[in-house]
Amino acid sequence: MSDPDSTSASTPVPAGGDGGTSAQVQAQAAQLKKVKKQKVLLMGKSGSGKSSMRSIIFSNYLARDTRRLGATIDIDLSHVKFLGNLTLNLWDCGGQEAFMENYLSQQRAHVFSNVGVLIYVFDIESRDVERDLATYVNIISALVQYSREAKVFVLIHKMDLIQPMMREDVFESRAGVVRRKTAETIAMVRKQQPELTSPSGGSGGPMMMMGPGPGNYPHHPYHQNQHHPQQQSQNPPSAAPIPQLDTEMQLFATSIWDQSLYKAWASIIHDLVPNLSIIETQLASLGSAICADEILLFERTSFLVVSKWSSPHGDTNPYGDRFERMSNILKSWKHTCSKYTGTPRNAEQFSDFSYKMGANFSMFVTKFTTNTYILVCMPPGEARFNSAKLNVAAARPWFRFLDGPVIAPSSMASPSVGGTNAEQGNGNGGE
Ligand SMILES: Nc1nc2c(ncn2[C@@H]2O[C@H](COP(=O)(O)OP(=O)(O)OP(=O)(O)O)[C@@H](O)[C@H]2O)c(=O)[nH]1
Ligand SMILES: [Mg+2]
Repeated sequence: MSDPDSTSASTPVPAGGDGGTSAQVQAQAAQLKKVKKQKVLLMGKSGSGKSSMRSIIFSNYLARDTRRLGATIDIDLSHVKFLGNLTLNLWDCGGQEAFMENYLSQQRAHVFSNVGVLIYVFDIESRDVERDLATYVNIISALVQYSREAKVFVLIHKMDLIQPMMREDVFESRAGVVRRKTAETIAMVRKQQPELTSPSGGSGGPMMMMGPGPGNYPHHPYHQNQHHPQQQSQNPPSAAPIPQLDTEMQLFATSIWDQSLYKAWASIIHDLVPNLSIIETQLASLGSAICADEILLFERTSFLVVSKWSSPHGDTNPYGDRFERMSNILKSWKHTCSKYTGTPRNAEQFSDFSYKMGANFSMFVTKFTTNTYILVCMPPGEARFNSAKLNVAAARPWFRFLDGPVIAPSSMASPSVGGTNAEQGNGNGGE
């Protein structure tokens, strides 16, 4: 570990300031300006826990509050602003059978077009696994028909209801079944590809007839397209190559009662966050400059980890789940603060929090930009700690793009980093 005092002299490289060509800088600035909108479908059978997880992650609900949630009627659409330049259009699709039938028939093109991400939730306690899988297969075939580029995440949920010793086995076995069903669905779609990609716009695509129940919906999409030719022509099936979904999809074991939910959702948003490589490069520069062991960047409301960086020493930390644990701990702590101070749960409650663990480590969590908090973990040492705090404050302007899409290239110019000229703002660097 280098001398802590040296941090005040080091100048991490901000985006665009690494001597790249002006074309590169311009391209980067243009990229920073883009606002990304993503349609996220949240599907699964009724009672599987979709609205619960959405409310906990994005609306500051406690796990126990979700018991009061009623069944979602049709589709609950919400726009979640995630950082300055990402909007998640969350489609929380009520999972009662009548609604599911409707999504797969009358609303098929409307629901499954332009999807960025499908999150499919299975209730591990469900008694009718075959029926759940049949519905899942129908959803996947509709997705592949209209949005082949969509990413798929499958959450095997309510794992708290399984005995801890059996969780891994139960999850692996269910995940295996889901992958197999997905592979079968994709194989079936491939067989039918000629119809799907025909110039006439296809015949509405395949409708898997696997297992009992929802597989046999009365509104076959073939018929739907005959009845609604206009809708079909407005929303042509995707012509992109059929993805290898069974291997590309990610599966997670989740529960609203522990940090597993944060792990899954952090992975889901990770790929959606714009400018991720810029964020990662700059976090790495900052981490090396202040001699940190680890840096985590959290989104302000959800406390999901947007990006992280570890030094070689930080990488040796044996606790692989520490990131989602920190999300869970900080959010619970925020809720506790709200309870004992009488502040609303959605209000900002803390701007800075430091913890010095004797000769082991020091850490601080501080409001970083308007939309983010930063956690810095470092070796002990008062000078190193104080210097790091000042340098993190000084680095805020580099991360302004996290707060809004519009940024003048000049504002990316290298700010001088050092204890003496640290920005004395209120943490809202992007305002
Ligand atoms: N044990 C346990 N219960 C959960 C979990 N997640 C959600 N629940 C409970 O499951 C019930 C139904 O949850 P909802 O989120 O309303 O289910 P939904 O998928 O939105 O249902 P629909 O809106 O009808 O499609 C609630 O009482 C939740 O408290 C979990 O991880 N474990
Ligand atoms: Mg619901």
